[in-house]
Amino acid sequence: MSESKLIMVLGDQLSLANPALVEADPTRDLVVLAEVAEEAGYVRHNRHKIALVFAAMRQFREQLRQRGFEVRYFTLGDGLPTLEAALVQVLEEVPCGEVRVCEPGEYRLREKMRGWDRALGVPVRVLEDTRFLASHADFDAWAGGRKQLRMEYFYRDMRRRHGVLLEVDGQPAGARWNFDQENRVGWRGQEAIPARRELPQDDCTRAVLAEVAAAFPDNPGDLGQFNYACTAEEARLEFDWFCRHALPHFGSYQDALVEESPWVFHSKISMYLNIGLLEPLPLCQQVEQAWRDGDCSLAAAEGFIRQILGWREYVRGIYWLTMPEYKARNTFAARAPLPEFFWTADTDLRCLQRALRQTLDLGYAHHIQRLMVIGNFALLAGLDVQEVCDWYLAVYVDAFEWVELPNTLGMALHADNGLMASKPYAASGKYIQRQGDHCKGCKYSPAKTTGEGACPFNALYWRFIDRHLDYLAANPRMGLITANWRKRAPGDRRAITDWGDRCLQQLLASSG
Ligand code: FAD
Ligand code: DLZ
Repeated sequence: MSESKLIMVLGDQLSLANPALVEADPTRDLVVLAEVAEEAGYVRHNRHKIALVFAAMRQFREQLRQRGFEVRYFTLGDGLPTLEAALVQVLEEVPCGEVRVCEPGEYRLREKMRGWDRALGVPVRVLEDTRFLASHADFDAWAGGRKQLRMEYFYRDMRRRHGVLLEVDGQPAGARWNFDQENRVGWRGQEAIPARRELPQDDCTRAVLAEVAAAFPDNPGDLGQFNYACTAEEARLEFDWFCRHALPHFGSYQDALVEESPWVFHSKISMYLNIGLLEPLPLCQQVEQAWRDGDCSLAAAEGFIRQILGWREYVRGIYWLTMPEYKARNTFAARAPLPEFFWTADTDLRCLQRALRQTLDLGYAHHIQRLMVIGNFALLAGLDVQEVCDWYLAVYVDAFEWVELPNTLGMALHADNGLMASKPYAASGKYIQRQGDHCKGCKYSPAKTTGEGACPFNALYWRFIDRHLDYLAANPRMGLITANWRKRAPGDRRAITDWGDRCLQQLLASSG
């Protein structure tokens, strides 16, 4: 008879499809899950994230026990510093011939695992995470030899490979791969936004919420508003709700900025996908079926599927292809310290205040808030890349470095010299006004660039163009803008950039 194995399941691997569990034998192998100080504290995680991860870990423990597994579970109160310490403790009690674990989603932990063999005195097998649709080899093969790694071409390959939204002849449904043009409607209150479900809280969730509130008094997150699903079953119900009530409008309002709702028509499922409660392909298939059944437009279905089959898999590929060097990139040498208002939401720019407030309170902001409001501000203000990335890793309930870093460093800050995005996502206040209704309630006007009451995003935008003019002028997609800026009278340019400097000083000082 072969020796028993010790299987470690991390807090973001809570799925029976976890490769370390797939081949496990409940009659022989032992599973360990551990809430530990290091994982809970390597950034100032939003309390929603810690609570979700712990509650889902405890629910998963029960699921494993029902399947006949013996599970050793450590709570944070047991006082273990690291995952390694948890393994050491279990191995002292129960000798096992091998430790098995699915590879982690963060380079930091992957590096630590390299030392586990020696530290534990047993072989440690780190298995590839099969819960993604593109393996490391798939992505490397796609990326190999390409000059540019554009998401769009990766996405088309993924559609073909997984048979999603295709006609019988292999052509894209609706004769187009991408309906992005239809996904950009600005918000003017056109539709009623459905209220989200109130999720049930059982004893397990209530206990975790109390423990997290006590153990992390200084972390962001209003736990009184905790409303995340902690089991796979509940997460699936959340997704069904999305398909019925929000998907039909998801496509049109994907880029909308909306005062009345943090969620708008977004799916609110990234946190479940990222910790293993949902799996990507069935979601894409369910959405495709909704379109085929006539329950949503092709633009809505394609817009959603592109995010999961395209962006999500693509950013993960970029992360593992480029780490650890990627994390040190800083194209614009951006080094201004992160303003305090990132932790308090105390700013009078309405769009920024709304996005930061819900981020801190709920651990959630939708893509355009992350990219075009908060990220855009960080880019234009030249905030330190590493500090901004650490902030994003801390504040969102769905934040794990494999997905957070490329989105922040690459997409939002363009600090990877355009590896991911063909131009910086820099925008003035006029973009924010076009996409939503925040400006109505703001003391600043997007119609003005300088002078009292001018929207700071305007002058900051031109200040950014001016500071990086040569770099940006070399980008064909920025040519028109940089040429127009160059044509303006030097005095005008100076007045705008000076106003931008002044706005920035005031914004940074007012938050100190
Ligand atoms: P929806 O808008 O409903 O989209 C559906 C799903 O598509 C999401 O649940 C998500 O799984 C996937 N998706 C959409 N866009 C992306 C993307 N750019 N990259 C990867 N997956 C995507 N997403 C995270 O999961 N974790 C992060 O830490 C994270 N950090 C981000 C930081 C920045 C600066 C930016 C611009 C984006 C970030 N994103 C991150 C991507 C995206 O904003 C979130 O996935 C999305 O807002 C989650 O909300 P939702 O589930 O309602 O998404
Ligand atoms: C995010 C998180 C937190 C807050 N706590 C734990 C924990 O105590 N134990 C654990 O196994 N995992 C936790 N996680 C998830 C890990 O941080 C995640 O597995 C790594 O960051 C790799 O993605």
